[in-house]
Amino acid sequence: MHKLSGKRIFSGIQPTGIPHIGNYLGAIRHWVELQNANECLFCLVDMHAITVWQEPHLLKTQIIEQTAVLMACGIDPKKHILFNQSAVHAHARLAWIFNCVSRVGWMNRMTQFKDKAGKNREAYSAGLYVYPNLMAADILVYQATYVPVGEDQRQHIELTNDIAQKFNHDYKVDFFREVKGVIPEISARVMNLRDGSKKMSKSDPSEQGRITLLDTDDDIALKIRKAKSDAEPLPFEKNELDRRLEAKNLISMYSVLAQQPIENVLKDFGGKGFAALKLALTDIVIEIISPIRKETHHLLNDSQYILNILRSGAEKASAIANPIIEKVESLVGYVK
Ligand code: AQP
Repeated sequence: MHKLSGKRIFSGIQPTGIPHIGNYLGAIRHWVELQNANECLFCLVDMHAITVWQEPHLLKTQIIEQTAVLMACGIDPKKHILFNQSAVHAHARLAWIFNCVSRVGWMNRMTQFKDKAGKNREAYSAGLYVYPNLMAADILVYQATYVPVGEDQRQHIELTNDIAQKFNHDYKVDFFREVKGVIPEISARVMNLRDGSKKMSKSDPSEQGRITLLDTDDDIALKIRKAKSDAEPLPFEKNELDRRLEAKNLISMYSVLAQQPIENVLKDFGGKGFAALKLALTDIVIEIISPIRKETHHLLNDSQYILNILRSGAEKASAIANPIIEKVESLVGYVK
């Protein structure tokens, strides 16, 4: 994934809470590397965030806090573009057009909506239902060609291409190009520390299942010590992890952070109880998070500076998106 160069890359994160170690390992650390050789847009997707209820004052805080966290992780707003989605109106304008290009049948096939809404789908917002159309707009409004995503977003990238093709077909143009999802080679899907069958999430009501990038060293040690385990010693064989989800999660996290294949980690920890692994994991997580937390707090001392970063990012993003949305609206037949 880091071998990409010379591309325009769009990446988004929902400001629904403090980013956690899952967001970091699954997304943010790859974004930092992509900056070296590409033109990157990093977007706090606040319009996606409100598809489920967000307390307004918390949303504002979360946008500022998340911007600081991203910068502390190494996102460089001077060389790249860091902004919040709602500040660039072209996203909403293109999303509406895509709501009209996309089909209800396509939306009905989206597994993420089914997973989030479950049996209670009638009670969810219409925004959550058409979320994938907005995501298509986020990408295509910059004519970005690459999007770093997790495995669970593959379907949304396919939908983005379906929308692009249908738009081109309906309006008899060759305007939108194919978008490619870039899925990290070493995929790091981090699971909830208290339930290895659920992914670690910013918005999970319980804090105990996630390690945030602002947790103190003590928080981290406690959360890992209390992470769910089981009574058996850790296995020697990788395939045994499939029936032991919590062990699998801790071993996988350690393997990614220590940059060692799972087989090697099992050589060191196989046959032992969870305690040694948990201690080693705690050290390595603290080593990553502690400098990020300190730098974030330092940046948050001046929230006006953060707001200026977002404002200037939105101006730079608008400069790319506005000519594209103007052209699309003209193709659609709007009168200006
Ligand atoms: N647990 C995870 N493990 C690995 N990667 C993860 N990502 C999210 N959770 C994990 C990746 O982080 C990026 C940004 O995610 P997002 O904020 O856009 O939405 P999300 O996937 O819904 O993340 P959360 O933390 O679970 O947020 P909420 O609670 O609001 O739904 C994405 O690239 C995602 O793959």
